[in-house]
Amino acid sequence: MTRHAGFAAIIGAPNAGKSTLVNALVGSKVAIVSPKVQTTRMPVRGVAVKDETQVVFVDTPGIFKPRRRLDRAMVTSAWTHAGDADALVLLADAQELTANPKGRAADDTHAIIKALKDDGRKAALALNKIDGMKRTDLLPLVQALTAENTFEQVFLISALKGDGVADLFAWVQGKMPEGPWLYPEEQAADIPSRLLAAEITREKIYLRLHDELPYASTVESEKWEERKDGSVRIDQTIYVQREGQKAIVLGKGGATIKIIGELARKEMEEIFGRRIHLFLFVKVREDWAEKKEHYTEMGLEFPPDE
Ligand SMILES: Nc1nc2c(ncn2[C@@H]2O[C@H](COP(=O)(O)OP(=O)(O)OP(=O)(O)O)[C@@H](O)[C@H]2O)c(=O)[nH]1
Ligand SMILES: [Mg+2]
Repeated sequence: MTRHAGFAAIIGAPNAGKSTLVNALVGSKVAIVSPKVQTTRMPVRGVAVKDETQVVFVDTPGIFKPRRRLDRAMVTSAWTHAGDADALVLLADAQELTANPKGRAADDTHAIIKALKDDGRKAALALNKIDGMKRTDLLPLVQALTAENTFEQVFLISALKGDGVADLFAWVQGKMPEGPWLYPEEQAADIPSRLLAAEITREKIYLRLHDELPYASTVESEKWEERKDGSVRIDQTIYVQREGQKAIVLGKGGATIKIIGELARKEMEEIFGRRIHLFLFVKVREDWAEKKEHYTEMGLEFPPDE
């Protein structure tokens, strides 16, 4: 049988469940997830194979009205990946859009639909988080979002529980062009281990810390040292923007960073399948979000001053 392979980009407003969906489609954790908006900062590729088709799913940062430089880079990168994809899926949070039809997520979602329409870009719409929702609440939403005729198909899914995910996969699979596979047979993710390790720690920061702190912080893996016994020593620095934020990340007597470190280490051990010795440091680097190197590392373009 002839082989097919290509890219499928998942786009949507922040917090729609894009990373959760990519993990579900790929069948392993390649992208970090949190209840907070703007968790994903860079595109992450996860690979799935069905029959003779290889699909490279691209998890993208949420699309919203950007303000900071990092926001602008994130949104640009999401649109770039949408443009390059063989299949495009717009994911929307059905719970949020039903509860707040005039809220921020609804605004962002409508703006994305308008941009797709202006571009004449065909896509599938996937309404996510239908778990716990009534069908009667979903219908008006489907009608409101499909009135513009932008979508080839509409899927009702729960990325978390798995409902509808196989149908969506089948649609994406059908869009993949004929050609050789893009990644080796067993590869599930295309993200360097050091970067994934940094992302895992960042996820724990998003889960444990609140207000502006997650947005003011970034994580870098400074050292990755293989040990003779098969374990790895990883040294990471959490950069924050102000002295006061450093104290919050550390917590009383170092309690907060200890919890973040334990959660991150456990997950790294699971994902990398080996023992990890994780050392976390916190430093103030006021302008990390203004430094070009930082963007390059994450695979983002450095946007010019506004
Ligand atoms: N109930 C429910 N929650 C979901 C579902 N999918 C995702 N979530 C939750 O929604 C939140 C956001 O999920 P993410 O996957 O991080 O969303 P995202 O679109 O990648 O968010 P950004 O990267 O910030 O743009 C998390 O708390 C998820 O657990 C779903 O199908 N049902
Ligand atoms: Mg995400």
